[in-house]
Amino acid sequence: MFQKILIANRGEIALRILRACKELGIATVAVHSTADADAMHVRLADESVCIGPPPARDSYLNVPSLLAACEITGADAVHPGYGFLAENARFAEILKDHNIHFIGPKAEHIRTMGDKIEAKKTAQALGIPVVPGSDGGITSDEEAHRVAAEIGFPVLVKAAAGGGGRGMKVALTAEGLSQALSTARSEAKAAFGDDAVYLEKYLAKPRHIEVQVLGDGRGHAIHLGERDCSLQRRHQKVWEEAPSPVITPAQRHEIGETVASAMRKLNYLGVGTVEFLYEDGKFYFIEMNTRIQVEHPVTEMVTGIDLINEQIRVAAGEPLTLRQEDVVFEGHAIECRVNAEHPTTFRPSPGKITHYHVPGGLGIRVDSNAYQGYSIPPYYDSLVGKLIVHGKTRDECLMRLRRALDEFVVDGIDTTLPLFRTLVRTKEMAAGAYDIHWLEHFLAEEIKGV
Ligand code: MV4
Repeated sequence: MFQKILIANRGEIALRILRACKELGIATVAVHSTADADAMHVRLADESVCIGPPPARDSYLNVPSLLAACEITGADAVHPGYGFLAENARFAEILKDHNIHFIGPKAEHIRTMGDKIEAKKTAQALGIPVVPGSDGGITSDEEAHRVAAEIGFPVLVKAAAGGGGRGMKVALTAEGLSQALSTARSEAKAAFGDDAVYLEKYLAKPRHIEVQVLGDGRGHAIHLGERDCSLQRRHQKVWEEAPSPVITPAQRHEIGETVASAMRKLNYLGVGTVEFLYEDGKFYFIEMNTRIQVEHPVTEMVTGIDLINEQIRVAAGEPLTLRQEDVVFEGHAIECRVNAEHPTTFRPSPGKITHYHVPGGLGIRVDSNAYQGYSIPPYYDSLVGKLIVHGKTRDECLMRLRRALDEFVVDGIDTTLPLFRTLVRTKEMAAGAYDIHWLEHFLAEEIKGV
């Protein structure tokens, strides 16, 4: 097992990783920018190293600084968390060249899944259902028209280097296809330096459902069920839940087995998330994320499995001792991402938290690095913390969530807590009847209503 882990991240995930390390008896090194000197995870870590000024490119993305911090402290492994360097295959390779373990998948798998065309080809070859579309990149206008005629309009042009919603263009009819193609290409070139694009059937009202996987890199892999992350705003997840309100146990078993079997064939190492669009009872692969995700706690709450503990142990070369039959799903969990943003305009609201009181009681979990008197710096994402609620049933979970949201106090800054207090009382959220576009429509109506 590792002796000392350097946590190459900040915020709530740095604290979450630190907690897992403590429980495993592993020493911890926090790294931080000058803006994060007062962060909770810095206080709680065994050692800390300042790695640079506030801008992420000079600190959390600064590979020479991170290597120096490993060298100074003698850390033998790095946990990248999410964002920053978590899905940077080159970083994983550089660490390996320095005899430091990267707590994440093999560089090869990070690279494959980072290219959305390669990812889709790989998924399909491994037996995962994909969205109908081009078999790889589109090389000409003529090819695009041929594929579109085959699958039918509307179609979506996506950037190979994209993901997370960046670089997509819809073509409703054949007339608009050439334009969508050239716009998508030039936007992709400008944003990612890569103009490779591919074509997919556009699904109008899907849900976003993702499957959590865990593999030991030696052919053993399991799934931990799905999360429904359909509630998004501008490609940012807002509310995530497990299980999905629209999936039956038989469907969970089938898609879970399909994904786990694919991961076994791949000798996948670590945690991963296979993202699907779900429409009319069918799953369609879109992307795979090769990192721990923000919303991992909802899976932990319904399975009782500590995903970061498992991730660290398999990264250290331990075999995965969990078998698929050990994974038992219990009850329902919902996560609300509490952001330092105005609840209707979403304007970022960094600053000092003057009063802070978190809800408690059975089935309540708050993953946050915040504390009373803490100042949210303006340089990074605006996540204040995550409220995760568990109940025996979805209805109990919703009731508990309403209660927990009413107890939660974060004063001094704007937060999205009032938005959640409204959402949890809508008939659509109560019924679980929402797709990937519902929240944006709801918010547009709210503004009209004021
Ligand atoms: C799609 C789609 C409809 N049809 N692909 C957006 C982010 C990226 N991960 C994939 N995305 C989409 N891909 C096809 N073939 C609609 C979206 C999409 C979306 C997906 C998940 C969650 C929220 C979304 C919001 C807008 C569009």
